[in-house]
Amino acid sequence: MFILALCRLGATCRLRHGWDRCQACSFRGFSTTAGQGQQVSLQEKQVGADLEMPVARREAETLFQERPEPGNQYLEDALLRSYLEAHLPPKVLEEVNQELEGFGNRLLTKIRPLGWECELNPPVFRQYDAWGQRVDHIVTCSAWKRMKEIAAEEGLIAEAYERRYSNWSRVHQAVKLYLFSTASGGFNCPLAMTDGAAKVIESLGVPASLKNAFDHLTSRDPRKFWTSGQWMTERRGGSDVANGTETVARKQPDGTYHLHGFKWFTSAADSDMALTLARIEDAEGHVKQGSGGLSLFFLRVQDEEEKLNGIQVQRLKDKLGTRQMATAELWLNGAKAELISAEGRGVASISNMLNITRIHNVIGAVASMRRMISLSRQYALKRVVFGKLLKDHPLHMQTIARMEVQTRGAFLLLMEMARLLGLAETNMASEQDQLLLRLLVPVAKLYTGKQASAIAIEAMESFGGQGYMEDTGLPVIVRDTLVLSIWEGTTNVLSLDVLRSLTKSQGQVMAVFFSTVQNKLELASSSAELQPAVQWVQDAAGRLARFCQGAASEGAVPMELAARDFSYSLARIYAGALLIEHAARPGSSCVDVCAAQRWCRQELCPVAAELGNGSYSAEESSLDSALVYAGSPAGCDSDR
Ligand code: UCC
Repeated sequence: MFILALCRLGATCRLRHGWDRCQACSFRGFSTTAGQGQQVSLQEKQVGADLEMPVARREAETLFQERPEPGNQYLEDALLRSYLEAHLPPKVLEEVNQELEGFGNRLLTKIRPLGWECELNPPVFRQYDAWGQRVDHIVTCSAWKRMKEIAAEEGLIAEAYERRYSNWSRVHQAVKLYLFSTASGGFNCPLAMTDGAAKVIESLGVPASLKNAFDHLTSRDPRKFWTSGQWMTERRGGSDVANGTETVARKQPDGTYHLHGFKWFTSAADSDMALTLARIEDAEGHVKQGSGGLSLFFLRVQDEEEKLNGIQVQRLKDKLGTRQMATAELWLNGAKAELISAEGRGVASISNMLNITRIHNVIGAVASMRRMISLSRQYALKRVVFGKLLKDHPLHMQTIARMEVQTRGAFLLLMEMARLLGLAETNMASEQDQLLLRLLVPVAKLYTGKQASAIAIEAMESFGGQGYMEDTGLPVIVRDTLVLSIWEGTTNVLSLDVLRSLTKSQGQVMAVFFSTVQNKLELASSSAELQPAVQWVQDAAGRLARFCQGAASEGAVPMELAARDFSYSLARIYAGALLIEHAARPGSSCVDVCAAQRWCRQELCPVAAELGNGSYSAEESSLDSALVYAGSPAGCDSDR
């Protein structure tokens, strides 16, 4: 009886005391939540009365730790605000500043509580109705539906396509998405793909047949707004799309296609439409294999009668995180679709989408780091250990400061991509800008994904055991962050994409990279305190240039082996230059200077260091396998 009572009390407390959840309770004012509160106090009284606990014991049973409560995210983000002040034209800054402050308040009071509801009410799959009819209904909660409306109202996609701030529209949109991300209850995922789909359609010149879809995707009207899926992954895997795609497209007399296949990992499966790849069958029923056999298709998920469009849902995925968002396995049994790329140009066409969703991935990564640090630094103001507040323990502050330096580098990489994308979309980008953007997207995606996982875990640890408690909300952020280095291309796949961008530009992109870094460093030429940092970046860039010259004569294998370290070097050097540029601007703070110095003190060119260690030789590569398979039957040959 006693255990049962405590269990019940514990379960209800979980609902009641979650930090984010608590905010949700106070702002939602739902009667059920109030009811739960009353139930708790009744149970507390009951347990106390039953056992006649001594006062000291009763006090120890109550929660006594103040929770961390960050305020308006925009107002509390010093780097974000200083970036906007440094870059936006004054008139744009004035408007954006006002809007973002209001958005910060809406996030705090309305949106974050809804995000928490999405976490508490994940989607449910109903395959059959009560009368045995197959319905394949993915049921989402009201908060999820509300997120969709809010996304439209706030113009989270529209902003980028209306271009009311010309080339700064993408920066504005990226900032809003960055603020929205961790409050969104996973709705940042459908938004990423929606943005990607709009980008594909726009890059096709918004053909008449897709005008309606484009208008829906970029609408600010909640009743009209659509989200899109990006169905790329099939059961053979999500990386090797060229060889893994089995879905076929059969042409119909009316010029449309029917798709047949099995999409193994479709995120935001409740979306209104999707872009997907398939192989077009010829008259004999043959298809072309490989990348050149893939074409890009547009389809609606439901028809006009809200019936699934030749689609069956097999099941929802049981994921580690992003559980607020429905990811499904889908059978396409004749789904009606429209061919929207040239035949065999599917991968090249969908890469417009991939590059946008990868930028969103960076947004998610930086947002997650920022949120964890905000919570951690707030907690340090409230938590007393060993006789003083955590903030007064230098080792604790050092730990958070290190996270802050990493987050700053990542944030500036994000803003740089958004800036370049904005230029490209308003025909203001030079050829060099475009090459740089192509390079930076995979670099930033792979690097910030890894940073975010490490920082989420480090920040969780800064709460001690409390950080490991589900009802604090911290494990949710950790779980949702861990996917960022996996979906949209893993770290290694993205490292190979970096090499692809080098090959495609015949090495030109590296010349642009080095000259851009140098230009940024020159802005700091009059700052004595930044000189050591400038020197470190210059040294690292020099070592990277020598590595590139050497690699050109080595052939493909060593370069593939070096791809990850190479990408990390690009990320660290470029972010170092951005931090220096930011610290060199008039009116910069000592914190900006310190962040630049500290970032540049790390190994900025790991690829040169590893080359020096001989890590990319054939001998080392075979030792890699020996190490991996030592003790395994597969390792016999290499063990000898
Ligand atoms: O769908 C997924 C989950 C959705 C959830 C997303 C939510 C995000 C939320 C974030 C918010 C927090 S996951 C799907 C994951 N799968 C991938 O990302 C694919 C990973 N694999 C790759 O990226 C590969 O590198 C492939 C598929 C692109 C390689 O395919 P191919 O066919 O072997 O590639 P090719 O032959 O090298 O390239 C074909 C063409 C070339 O153009 P041409 O023919 O003109 O030379 C390439 O230059 O495509 C071009 N291309 C690109 N262009 C390939 N990649 C790119 C690129 N990134 N940018 C520009």
